[in-house]
Amino acid sequence: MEQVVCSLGSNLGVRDQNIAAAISALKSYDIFHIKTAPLYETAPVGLTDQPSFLNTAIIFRSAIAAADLLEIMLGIERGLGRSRRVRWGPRTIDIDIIFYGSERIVQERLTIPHPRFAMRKFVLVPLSDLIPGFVPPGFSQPVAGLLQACGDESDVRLYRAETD
Ligand code: A4P
Ligand code: MG
Repeated sequence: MEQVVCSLGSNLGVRDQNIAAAISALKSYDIFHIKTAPLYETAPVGLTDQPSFLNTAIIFRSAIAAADLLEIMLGIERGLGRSRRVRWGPRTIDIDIIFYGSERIVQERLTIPHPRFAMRKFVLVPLSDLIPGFVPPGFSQPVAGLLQACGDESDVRLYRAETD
């Protein structure tokens, strides 16, 4: 079993329901001890001319291989009506795998740790709620230190403590 960490975001439709539905869909697979960070309202990063996001993070344990987890996440995204049009553009739901235990994976369809997580407050803030002391593979600082060192000044504010 590995400790898996994922980031979730939504900026289309009923954002909190999209996130709750994605987490609930994930629970039908063999994943255990799931914990969810609070929901944050976050200003869009990358493509700024789009609605603000709700973001959160989850941590769970699972024996499912990383590549299979990616397929599960993509299936859940499709089930929630996500269509891929614009890179970094609006989406009903985006689920990214941030860490898979302490593994480093570079495959055509999957890079773990997620290549941009350390540059993004919308990922680091909820991660810091769950695993502030975890030192990601390839990094020398724990998640809380990466948040302090992160130059992203975009707005991230608490939306609600519970995801459902
Ligand atoms: N992929 C590779 N590695 C991973 C991984 N670790 N986890 C591949 C998940 N997927 C991974 O993703 C494209 C492909 O990435 C997948 O098919 C998978 O094979 P996508 O979700 O279709 O594309 P995307 O999300 O538009 O692009 P990208 O580059 O993943 O964008 P990011 O970096 O996820 O950024 N601002 C705020 N405030 N909140 C947000 O949540 N999100 C984005 C998207 C931009 N700005 C945002 C937010
Ligand atoms: Mg994505």
